[in-house]
Amino acid sequence: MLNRVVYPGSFDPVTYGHLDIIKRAAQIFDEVIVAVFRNPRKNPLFSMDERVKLLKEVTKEIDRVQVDCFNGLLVEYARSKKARAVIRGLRAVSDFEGEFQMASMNKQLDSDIETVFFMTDTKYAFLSSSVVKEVAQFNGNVKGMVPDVVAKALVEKYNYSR
Ligand code: COD
Repeated sequence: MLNRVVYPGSFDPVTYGHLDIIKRAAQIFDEVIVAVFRNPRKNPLFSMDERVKLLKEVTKEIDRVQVDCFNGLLVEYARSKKARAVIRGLRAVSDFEGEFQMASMNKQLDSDIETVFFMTDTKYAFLSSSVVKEVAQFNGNVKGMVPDVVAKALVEKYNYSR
């Protein structure tokens, strides 16, 4: 059976922390679907199309990775893709509570779908899309936090020069 997994997230925008999880998952599973959630309650900096495009660009050299988007419940999306598990990343203890709640809720909604956690690489432990946006918004240097193509997109979004 094909070991297909879904790595869901907001990816607003994708960072090196996300990319590290994607690469590591692709070494273990047969197919990784990176799935961008269309959240009606959030107002993202990057549109769905922009987030998908950036993800496609930064994952184009990694075998067995696809990029997609989804609405509604994650477990329903995962089931529709015949995925066996959902991948999530864990940084600090502060991530644990939310991730535990989400994994438990998803298990309750569909007991066949497992959640698999990857510990962050320590060099990305501080990194989040929110921190990157905050730094970029005030013209800070995001090199080392996001791939160049994402840094360029942030420069264009916030209209500053670097
Ligand atoms: N190192 C390691 N992991 C990282 C790093 C890093 N530096 N940065 C982020 N990550 C991990 C996060 O911990 C997370 O696991 C994943 O990467 C994605 O992160 P984000 O911030 O881009 O995405 P989230 O956490 O906002 O995504 C939330 C979902 C969209 C997956 C969630 O809201 C969802 O599934 N929604 C669908 C509706 C649903 O089914 N709800 C019921 C379940 S509660």
